[in-house]
Amino acid sequence: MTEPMSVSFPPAFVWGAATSAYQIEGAAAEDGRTPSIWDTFSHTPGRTAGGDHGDVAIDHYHRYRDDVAMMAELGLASYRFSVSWSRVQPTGRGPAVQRGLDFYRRLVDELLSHGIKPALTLYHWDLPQELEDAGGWPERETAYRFAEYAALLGQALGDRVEQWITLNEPWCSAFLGYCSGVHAPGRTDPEASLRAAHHLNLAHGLGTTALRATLPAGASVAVSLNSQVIRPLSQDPADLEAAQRIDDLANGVFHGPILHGAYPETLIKATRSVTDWAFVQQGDLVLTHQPLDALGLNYYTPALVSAAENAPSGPLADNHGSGARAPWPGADDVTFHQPPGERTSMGWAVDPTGLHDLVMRYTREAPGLPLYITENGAAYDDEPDAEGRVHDPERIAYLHGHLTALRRAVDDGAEVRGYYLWSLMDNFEWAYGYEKRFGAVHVDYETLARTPKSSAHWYSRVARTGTLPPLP
Ligand code: PNW
Repeated sequence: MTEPMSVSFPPAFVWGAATSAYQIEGAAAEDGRTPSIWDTFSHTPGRTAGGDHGDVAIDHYHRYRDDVAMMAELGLASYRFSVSWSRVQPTGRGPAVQRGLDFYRRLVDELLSHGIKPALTLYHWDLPQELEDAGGWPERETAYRFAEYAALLGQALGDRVEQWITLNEPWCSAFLGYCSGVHAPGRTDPEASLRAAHHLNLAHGLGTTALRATLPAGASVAVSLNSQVIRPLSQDPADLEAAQRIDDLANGVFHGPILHGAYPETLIKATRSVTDWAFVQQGDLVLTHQPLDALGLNYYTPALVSAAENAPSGPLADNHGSGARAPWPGADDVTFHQPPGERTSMGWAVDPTGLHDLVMRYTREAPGLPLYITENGAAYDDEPDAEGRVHDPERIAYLHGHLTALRRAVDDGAEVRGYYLWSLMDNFEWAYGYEKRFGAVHVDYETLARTPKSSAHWYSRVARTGTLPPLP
């Protein structure tokens, strides 16, 4: 076999790392911030592992200077973070709170002074609780509130942030939040989850328009989808149909309105028992279909599905779920299977070919649109050794495999411009609390001390050279 000695990326390729506000900031009640749906959810008994919450998280709100210095030491070219909506607009409406905006201005200036490009995500799941109390994403009004919030941020930071992302993974917001209920706000209402999906699409479109009105020429507006790689268990027509149904609910429901200005007909048909889609108003699909400067793709693992009648008994996947509280409205008769092979500590199968396939799919879906991998990474149970060093060879192997697959997609004609490792540091992993460690940098949850793992040192060489060092 001819294995290439080294894998190199184009010189302009952007190497970054990503985080999100609720997962790292802490300072939950400081400087005027009010609860988001994740504050409420994580303080509700039984919702998160160990009752963990983000009150302090990893205290990034107070340690951002040191964190940025660490990014600079690692040689990162870009940092993707998100803004806590309720820090900036505590009620989800009205004028911005200056102290809230100031934090992000200080963070951005710190990044810029180290030559690190900020990539700002407006919404990474932390809806102001007041907006949820008014109905949340199933209410159309929430989309208009998001557009107003987007404009406030654009006015405040448009002079210094070039890369904007409207929503992170609207699939999680809609279907984990309102259908399976494993994410905030924890509702289990399939009809509401489809309304939520539509209003997230509308929020993206209205937000993009509002943002553009405030941004100077040259700014880039994108959305990050956790576009899922859905594989049928067999070529049996029933399994292919099951895979199509899940693909529509995972991908088409967002990229349809956003990239093509239409919901897939197969989606409308397959969800007829759940909704008549009457909440899609005349003109909405023009509003959702705004020109984009780039598309963000988040990838972790593929899904393997079959028709229920074709499901042999065997281990089922637990990440995407099957059964009564599955996050798939109208697809109760689809079964999810554990893909073969190695798994991370999330139980997610390690499959770099999925990243290649995903990037090629969106190269066909949106020809010419620049693509960024806005998240990719893995959780492992990393602990420091006696000398305080953290060795995570599994994570290095995961990154090496996925970056090799990504390079192959570039060879195959994909316009991939950058890659953001999830995550820079260990952090609050939503319903899993602090149990799952996705960081390239270890965080000691007693002292909050940061220690770059061996993967951080490895990735630092990638970021500095644009070439993958051999596996250790
Ligand atoms: C993403 N799923 O979450 C998020 O964008 C991050 O905030 C998160 O920490 C990271 O991936 C790791 O989980 C996901 O069930 C959560 O398919 C769940 C799913 C996918 C992505």
